[in-house]
Amino acid sequence: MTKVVCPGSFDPVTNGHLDIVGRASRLFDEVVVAVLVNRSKQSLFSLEERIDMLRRATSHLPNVTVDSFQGLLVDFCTEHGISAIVKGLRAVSDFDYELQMAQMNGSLTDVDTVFIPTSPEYSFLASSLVKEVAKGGGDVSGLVPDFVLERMTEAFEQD
Ligand code: COD
Repeated sequence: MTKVVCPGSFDPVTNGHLDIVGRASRLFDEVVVAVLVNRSKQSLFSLEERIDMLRRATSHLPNVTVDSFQGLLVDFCTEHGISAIVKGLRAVSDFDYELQMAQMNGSLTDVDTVFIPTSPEYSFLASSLVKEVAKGGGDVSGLVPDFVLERMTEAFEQD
């Protein structure tokens, strides 16, 4: 049984994230999507909202579960019997930092990192950009699930 983790902030989940999670679910027996609890970072959605959106967006994938973690990702992996971290790679700029993190995580434990290349249609996609465009009234349908789009619209209306 190979159990892997797809970690991130997911503020909010995008179709780029979901593409990686879906492909990981076909490659590995069990996939845990783990949301980082980062109290120092201002987020649009609460941890509970981000988890709820991820659960809804992955409900059709029986081997995917959603959890959260604080502190080091490798500690979460050890506690949950996870043998690999799955990351999506968008561009060379992602690779520099991702390689550094993969090597640091590898030096701390024997947890390995597996990179999955982004699908071309999502290569420009990041939660931060989606929020910026949606806040400015731009059309981000097709880049996030429809219910995420609705929740973003509500969140910006309350802003
Ligand atoms: N296409 C493909 N993949 C994508 C796309 C896309 N369009 N968008 C995002 N992804 C993938 C990337 O792999 C990315 O890493 C992941 O989804 C999550 O993205 P975000 O933006 O939601 O989350 P980040 O980048 O803020 O998450 C960073 C982590 C939480 C993974 C990282 O900070 C971490 O592991 N923190 C825990 C503390 C720790 O252990 N630190 C030591 C590290 S060595």
